[in-house]
Amino acid sequence: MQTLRQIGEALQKAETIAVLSHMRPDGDAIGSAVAVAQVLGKLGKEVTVINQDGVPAALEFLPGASMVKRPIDLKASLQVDVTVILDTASEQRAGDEVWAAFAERGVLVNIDHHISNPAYGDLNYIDAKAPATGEIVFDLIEEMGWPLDEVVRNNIWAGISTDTGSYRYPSTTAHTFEVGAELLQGGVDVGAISQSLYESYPLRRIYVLRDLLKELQISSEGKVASWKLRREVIDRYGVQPSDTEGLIDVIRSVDSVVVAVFFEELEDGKIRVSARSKTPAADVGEICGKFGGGGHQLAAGTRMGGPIDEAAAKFLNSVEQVING
Ligand SMILES: [Mn+2]
Repeated sequence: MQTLRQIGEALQKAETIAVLSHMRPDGDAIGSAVAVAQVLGKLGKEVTVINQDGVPAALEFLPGASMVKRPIDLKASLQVDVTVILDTASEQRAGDEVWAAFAERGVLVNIDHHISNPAYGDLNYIDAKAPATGEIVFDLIEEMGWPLDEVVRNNIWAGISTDTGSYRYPSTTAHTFEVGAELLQGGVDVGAISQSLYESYPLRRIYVLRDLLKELQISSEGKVASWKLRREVIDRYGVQPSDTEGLIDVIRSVDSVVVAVFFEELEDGKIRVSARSKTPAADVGEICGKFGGGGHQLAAGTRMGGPIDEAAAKFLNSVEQVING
């Protein structure tokens, strides 16, 4: 593992840099990638930002979001001195199409806060205590004395805000608030950005929620709550991946619930599983690990084979063993 200064110096030495983050990007994946790309651009580097799925519609409002390209948007294979990968627990999570876009990826710099990250980079900075990769990016910029302009500030704010549930999750530290305070002093408009992040959903999200509520399943005396998003519902409303972001909080926020699980039938028949826990004693990162996934103790995910009812039964069985064991 390297220090932030060593990471910063490696970036400073490079002339051409690619910036990556994980598939199905959330606010932290896009925010930290755009922030890093922006600051490196200001330092005179030639920067390319790629994400397999591009920017979700819900995050297009972020300044600088248009920098993010999908692999199919590239005119030529990428050949760079350094590739920075952010918020991505495993190399595969960047997506095959992203890796196929490279002729030469140079030195791989891995910056992340997922505890399951095996430090797969040539240079690594993994801080599992940081609530968001955006917070690490802030520390890196401050350590190096790099410019913190409006684009950088807003994107780091978006990353921290989304990964901490607006500074509510237990991963939030005093330092997270210090970073937030510095971003505000620099001029982040909290009201506007929060409205764009949390109060600008398409109507179909509420239609999906209506169908999900009919699928609600409660077990272990109310400690486990789950629901299933079926293909039929996705097709009926033209659901986009980002539409369902955060819907799991509806069941997670029930007083008796310890573990909440969201099952979604993907186009290829695989089942996407998102799990949330309220206590490290029910470590959903470990449960997802058993099914080939991973993440944090309190927030994790995996993909399973279908059909959805079978996958859900298997996964919930594992959850209930932990809850009742
Ligand atoms: Mn993150």
